[in-house]
Amino acid sequence: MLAEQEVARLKDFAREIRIETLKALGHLGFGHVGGAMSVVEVLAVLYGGVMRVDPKHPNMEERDWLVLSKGHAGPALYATLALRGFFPKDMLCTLNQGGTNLPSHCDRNLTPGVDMTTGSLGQGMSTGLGVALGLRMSGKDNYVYVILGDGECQEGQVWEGALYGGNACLDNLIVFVDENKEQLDGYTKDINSLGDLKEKWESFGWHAQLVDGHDVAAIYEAIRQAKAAKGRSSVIILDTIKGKGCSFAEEAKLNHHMRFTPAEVTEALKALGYDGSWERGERA
Ligand SMILES: Cc1ncc(C[n+]2csc(CCOP(=O)(O)OP(=O)(O)O)c2C)c(N)n1
Repeated sequence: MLAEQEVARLKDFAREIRIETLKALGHLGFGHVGGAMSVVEVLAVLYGGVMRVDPKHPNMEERDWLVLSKGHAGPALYATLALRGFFPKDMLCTLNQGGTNLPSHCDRNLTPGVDMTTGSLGQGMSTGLGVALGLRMSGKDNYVYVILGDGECQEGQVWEGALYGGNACLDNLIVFVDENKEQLDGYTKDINSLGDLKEKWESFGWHAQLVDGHDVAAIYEAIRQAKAAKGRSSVIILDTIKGKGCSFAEEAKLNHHMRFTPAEVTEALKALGYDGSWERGERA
């Protein structure tokens, strides 16, 4: 179990990730706010101590890998990496602008600390599996973490990977599904229902858990249990809220990709306990 102090530290890291994500998106005035906010806690836990990474040597061979398969949540990963010191924080306000190293979707050739290029949904399942398999064949002990969206689980490629992962028993692979119950244009249950995701992954032979995806202690404990399940590929379904912690996004009916005003951003930042400068165009 995580000590109370550690839980508080991770919660605060998550709050900082939300703030920096929102400021970066605020400079742009639009973006994938909903799906970025729902993965904040898992990113805080992974980069807050679970993953073996070195911000000064982002490509070191011994590192653990993150494949953010729902690559449109890139802004949340960039905020996390900047806060961990992979690159200067003021780079965040170049998000998705001409010549930036922080494109809307993740690009491993552009951003220090980004391990895999993603954005075409489903593909991160295959690339993550491939990396985990390659590392195991090389006798390495690195872990590979993959984050999928629930809408993304409508891709056939995810289930081809699930079938292979169940058979290959890759205990250096932990897949998260961000079950925020929404996709681009509505609820997954109304568009192409996924049913019980935990049961589905279990039927493919995976060690599967379902946790509150906004509870850092629960996520940490689930990762610990996944690692203890030797000889099994693991999946952790994160029960989340799309737009979590960002007032204007949580209130909106559809928040997948939205426009927002400076006033809305300022108000959302205040609710997160930030009242410093961020104004559109200003460097943070
Ligand atoms: C192969 C592919 N098809 C369509 C898209 C367009 N697209 C981007 S995000 C998205 C919705 C994804 O939903 P989900 O995985 O639930 O993401 P979240 O709600 O967590 O943001 C779609 C259809 C894409 N990026 N890749």
